Amino acid sequence: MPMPEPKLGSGPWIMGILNVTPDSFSDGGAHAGVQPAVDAALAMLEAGADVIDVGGESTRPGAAPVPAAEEIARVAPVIERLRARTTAPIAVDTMKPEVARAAFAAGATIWNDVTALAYAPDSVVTAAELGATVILMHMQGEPRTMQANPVYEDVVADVAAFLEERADIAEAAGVKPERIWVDPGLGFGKTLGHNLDLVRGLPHIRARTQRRVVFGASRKSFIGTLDGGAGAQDRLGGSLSAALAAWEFGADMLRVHDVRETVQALRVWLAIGAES
Ligand code: 8Y4
Repeated sequence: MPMPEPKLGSGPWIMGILNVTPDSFSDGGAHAGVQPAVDAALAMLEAGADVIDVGGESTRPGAAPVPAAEEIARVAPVIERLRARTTAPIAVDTMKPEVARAAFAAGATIWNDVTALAYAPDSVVTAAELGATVILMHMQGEPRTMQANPVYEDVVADVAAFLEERADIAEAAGVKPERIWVDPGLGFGKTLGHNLDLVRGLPHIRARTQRRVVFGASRKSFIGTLDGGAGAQDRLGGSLSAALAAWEFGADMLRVHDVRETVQALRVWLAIGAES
C-alpha cells in the first residue's frame, strides 16, 4: 500500500506505537486483550496518527525472547480486526520473517525491523516476496547487552553507512527502492551523546542513504537521563521536544506513544514556520 498524504499536510507522518505484549492490554485469557488494543489503535488514528506500529515482542534490555508462534498469536488478531476498521497502513514490529508473513496475511503492509532484516537469513527475500515497505533500523549489539559500552568511530557516519548497506541489500533482493525507509535507532546501543549526535545527524543520514527517515525517541531513557532520571511515564515534554527537533532536522516519520500531544506540538510548530 502506498503511503497516503500525511494528515499534518506538510509535516511528518506520525506512527502510533501499539504494544501488544501481555503486560499491555491483557487481563488474562488468550484473546482478552484484542479489542482494547484495537480501540487504542483507533484512538491514535482519530488523534492524527497516519500509521499504527503493532509490536508483540519487547526489545527492552533483558527482555525474554518470544517464540514466533506466541508473537503471531499476539499481533495477528489485532492486525486483522484493525484492518477491518481502517484503511490506514499497519506496520508490524518484528525481527522474525514468519511473524511478518502472518502479519501481512492479516493486513499489515509495513515491516518495521529493529535488526534491519539481518536477524534471519530469509528476512530480505521474505520482505521482497511480501511486497513490503520496510523500515530498516540501526542497532549496535543485541538488546540484552547493547547498552553496556557502545562505541563508534563516528556515530553518524557509522550509522549512515550501515543503513545504506542494508538498504542496498534489500534493494538488490527485490524490495522496491521507494519502499525502503531507514531509522538511526535511538537508544539501541547508544550513549546519551550518541543519541544527541544522531538527531543533529539526521540530514547526513538522509543525504547519505537517499531514503526516507523514520525517527523514534518517544519516552526513551536518554530523555530521563536529561531530566534527572525521570521515569518512562514522565517523559512527555522531552519526547515532544525530540519530535520537533527531529522534524526540523529532516525526519519523515515520527514513531510516538503520545499521538495527540505530538500532533498538537507539530501543528503549532508548522503554523509558526509557515509564514517564513
Ligand atoms: C520507554 C519507552 C522506554 C520506549 C523504552 C522504549 C524503535 C523501534 C523501538 C525506533 C523503530 C522503545 C520497535 C524501543 N524503538 N522501531 N522500536 N525505531 N523503527 N523503547 O526507534 O520504544 S522499541
